[in-house]
Amino acid sequence: MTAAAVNRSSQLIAQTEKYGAHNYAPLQVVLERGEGPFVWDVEGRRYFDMLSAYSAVNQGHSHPRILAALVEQAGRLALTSRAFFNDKLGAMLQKICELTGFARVLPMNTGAEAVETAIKCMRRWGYRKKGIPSGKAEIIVGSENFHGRTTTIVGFSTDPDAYEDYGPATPGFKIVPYGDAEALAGAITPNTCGVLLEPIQGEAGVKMPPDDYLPRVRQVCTDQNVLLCLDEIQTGLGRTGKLFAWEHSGARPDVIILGKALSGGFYPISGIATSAQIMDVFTPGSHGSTYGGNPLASAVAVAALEVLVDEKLAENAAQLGEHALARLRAELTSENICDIRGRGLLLAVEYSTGIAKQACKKLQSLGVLAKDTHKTTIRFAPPLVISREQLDQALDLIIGVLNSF
Ligand code: IF1
Repeated sequence: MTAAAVNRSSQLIAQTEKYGAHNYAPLQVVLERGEGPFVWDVEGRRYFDMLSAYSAVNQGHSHPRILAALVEQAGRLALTSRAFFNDKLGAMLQKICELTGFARVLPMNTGAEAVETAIKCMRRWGYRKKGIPSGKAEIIVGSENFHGRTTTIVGFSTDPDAYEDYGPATPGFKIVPYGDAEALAGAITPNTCGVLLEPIQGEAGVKMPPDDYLPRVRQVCTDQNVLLCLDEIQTGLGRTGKLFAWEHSGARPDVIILGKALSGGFYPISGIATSAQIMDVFTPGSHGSTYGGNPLASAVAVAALEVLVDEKLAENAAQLGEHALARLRAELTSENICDIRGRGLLLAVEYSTGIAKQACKKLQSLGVLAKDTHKTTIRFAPPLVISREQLDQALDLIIGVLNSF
């Protein structure tokens, strides 16, 4: 690395830290380009991207087909607001309905907005269809959840980093231990309108519930006339080896929340999908967004979803995920590793000691970018377009580093 190059990186970091809020502590790498499973820093060094922007870039960086849709639509019409129809929105809604099997979609932008939309939807359904007395609706969530950063959402987080000094918390949420279906059943009252869960908890460290958890939760919700809402913002769209993670358990939700890879990383696009009967609780003026469902987002989402299906990315995630998990389990020998888990290409290695950040720094120096969570766990979630050969190259580096701790 030349001195000038080192300066460029540190100058860009210094500028960002000087003018930006300090709400992140990123790895000291400045990226300027991406292609498929790779990203390059400003010194021209290539890295395997093992984070994929937290699963937003399932289709790989700068996918040419999604890029073309973005550029073409940007030159034609980007934003109309929902005061008017546009010629691209219908195709996105139809595509999401076809892939999810639901009848109606409500488009938003960020994941947190889609979660807020699901909360509003379940509450309105509770009042208008279930007959819950005004102002009394309850939603049950899991401990160690991550659903976004709005004040309402962090109000039911169990992570002090996320909620501390952002109160008062929005009332109407009950937290139960994630993975315990009996605890969830016991928390339901006549005022419960919904249950909100991640099928696999991403930020908690790729925490997978017992196999019978989601089916039992599904049964309890059906028996008690409570909506089951699954946040598939991180797990959905191929990441776990199926188009949606709920398919592994057969526990089909009443409301599904999507985001991240809905755009393949080009644009914030999110939404909820549900039945007509449930979605019809929304009436003109009762919810919306300036950018939600805009033609640029719609064109991008259609292309991003076509890429997932046409390139069989869920199937690739299933096959390569199985291969990666087998290699990690066979070749990771460090005594400090206490668990290796995951589904599809959403994988995690957990240590009994807090070395995860150090390990990520070492990986960075060898050309692999990964992110620690909760000090002990490292997530591996490459773009789903990665080839077996590329994955093996990355795993060779990862296994070498992880065994050295
Ligand atoms: C950040 C975490 C991951 C999500 C699920 C909703 C949202 C997310 C299951 C909100 C977002 C992101 C947010 C991002 C880091 C990342 C993350 F570490 F914070 F928890 F992926 F694991 N539901 N997760 O995972 O979506 O509003 O951000 O579009 O820096 O906060 P958003």
